[in-house]
Amino acid sequence: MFRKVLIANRGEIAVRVIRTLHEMGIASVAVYSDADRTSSHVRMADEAEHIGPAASAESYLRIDRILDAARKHGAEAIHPGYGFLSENADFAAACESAGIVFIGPSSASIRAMGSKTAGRAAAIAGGAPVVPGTTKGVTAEEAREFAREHGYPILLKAVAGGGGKGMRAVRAEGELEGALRDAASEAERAFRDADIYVEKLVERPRHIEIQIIGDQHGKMVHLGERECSLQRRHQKVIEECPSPWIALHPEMREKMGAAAIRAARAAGYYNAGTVEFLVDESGRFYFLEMNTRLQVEHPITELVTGLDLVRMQVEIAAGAHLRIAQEQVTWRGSAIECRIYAEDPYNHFLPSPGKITRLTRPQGPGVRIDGCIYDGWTVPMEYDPLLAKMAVWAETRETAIARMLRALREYDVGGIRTNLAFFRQILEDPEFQAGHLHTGFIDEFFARTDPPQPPEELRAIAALAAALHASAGGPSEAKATNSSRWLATGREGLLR
Ligand code: MV4
Repeated sequence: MFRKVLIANRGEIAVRVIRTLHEMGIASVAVYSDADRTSSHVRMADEAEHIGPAASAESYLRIDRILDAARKHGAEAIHPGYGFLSENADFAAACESAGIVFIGPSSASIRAMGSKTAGRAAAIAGGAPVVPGTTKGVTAEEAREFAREHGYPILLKAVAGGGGKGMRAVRAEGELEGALRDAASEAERAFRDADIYVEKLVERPRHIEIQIIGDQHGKMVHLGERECSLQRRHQKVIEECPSPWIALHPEMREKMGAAAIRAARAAGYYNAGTVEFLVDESGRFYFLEMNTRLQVEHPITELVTGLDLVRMQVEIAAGAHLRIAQEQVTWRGSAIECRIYAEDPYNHFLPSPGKITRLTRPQGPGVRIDGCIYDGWTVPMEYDPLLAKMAVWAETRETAIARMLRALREYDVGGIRTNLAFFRQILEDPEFQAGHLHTGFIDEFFARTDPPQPPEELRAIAALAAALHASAGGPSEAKATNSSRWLATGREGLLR
C-alpha cells in the first residue's frame, strides 16, 4: 500500500479524500493556491505545498507544479478528486510517465470517454442501448438526412461535449442550419473543437446514473443508481438513491447496472466511474456518457451500500483485487444529498462568497456532512462556492425527506447567502415528495412557486428593529432610504 498520497484538489473533496487516507494510515499531501492558505484541506493534511496564485489555470490546473510537489514530498500516488485535472487524459499520462500512480482509470480510458462519440461507440460495442444518433460529427446535409430518417425533434451535441455546451434542440428543418452554426461556434469556444453530432431528442427525461468500480485484474461491479434529475443549468441540485423510479421498477437496477458494466468494459475501464443514462417517459433507458472520476454525489451511494469508495479507489490503484462480488453488494434504506452553495437562489443564483460569521451544523441520527468551511473562514471568490454536501440516510424515502428537512432547519450559516431555504422549499413540494422528477423539474418549480417568506416572528422582529432604528434618530436620511431589504420589510410590517 502507498505510504503517502497527494491530493490534487481543494475544498470539500480534498477534505473527503484526506479523511479516508487518515483512516488507512496513509500520509496526505495537500496542494494550495494563494486563495487557499487558510483552507480546511491545508489544515487537515499532514503536509502541504503552495502551487501558485488563486487562478486555477496557474495553480490547480498546472500539471508540472503538481507533479513537482508530488516528487518533492515523496508522494507515490495522486488523487485528483473531481473537476480540475480529474478527467484530463494528459495529466493521467503525465503521472504514468513520472512513475506516480494516478488514482483513477488509465489515460486511454479517460481519452476514450472524453469524446462523446467515442463513448457512444464503446457503449454500442458493449451492447448498451444508446439514443439513435450519428457516430461522428456531421455537416448540415448529414444532420438533415438523419432528421428525415428519424424525425424531429433532434438534439445537436458537441463531440467534445460536457456541461450542455454546444447543445441545441431542433424541432423543424427550418431551424436546423442556424442551430448547427450556433452549436458549432459555442463548441469551438468551449472545447476548441467545433465538431457537432446528432441524436434524437428525448423529451422530459430522467437522469439516472450507475456507479461502477473495477480493479486492474478484470473484475467489475456496479453499486446501483443515483437519481440526478434535479439539475439547474447542468448543475445537480439534489441527488438520491434509490431513484424513486427504480423503486417502482426494481428490475431496472440490474438491467442498467449490467449495461453500465458492459459499456465500461468496452473502454477497458478500471477504478471508479459513473455511467449516465437518460430514461424516457415510457421507461426506456439510453447510455448518455461516462464520467471517469469520483463524483460529487458519491456519498449517497456510500450511505446505502455501506462502502467507502475512496478507500476502494486507493486499494485498486495500488493493484489490489476488488474485495466484493456483485452478489455481496446490497442497498439498504434511502439517501438524499443537497449541495449547499454560497449563492442566492432568489436572485438568479448569484454567487455569494465572503466571510462566514456564524456557523451551526446539523447533528444527530443519519446526517453526513462533507464540508470544508469553518466559522471565521472567508469563502474565496475564485472557485465554485460549494460549502458542503449534506446527505441524510433513513429507512425509507419518506423518513429521509423528513430527516433532511429537520437537518436543514438546524443548519445556520451567517455572513453569506446560501441556498438552504431553497432546499426546504423543494423538499416540502408535493411533486418532489411524490417522486415525479425529470430534468425540467427545477425550471417548472420556479415557474409555479413563489420565493419563501421569512417566518412571521422574524418579520415582526425586523419591523421592531426598524422602528427602534428610526426613532433613535438613526443615520442620515440618505442612508435610511437606501434599499436594505430588512428595512423595507420592517417598514411594511409597521404600515400593515
Ligand atoms: C440529451 C437530452 C435529451 N435527449 N440527449 C445534457 C448535458 C449532456 N450531459 C447531455 N444532456 C442531455 N442530453 C438526448 N438525446 C437531454 C439532456 C439534458 C439533460 C441531461 C441530464 C441532466 C439534465 C439535463 C438537462 C437538460 C438536457
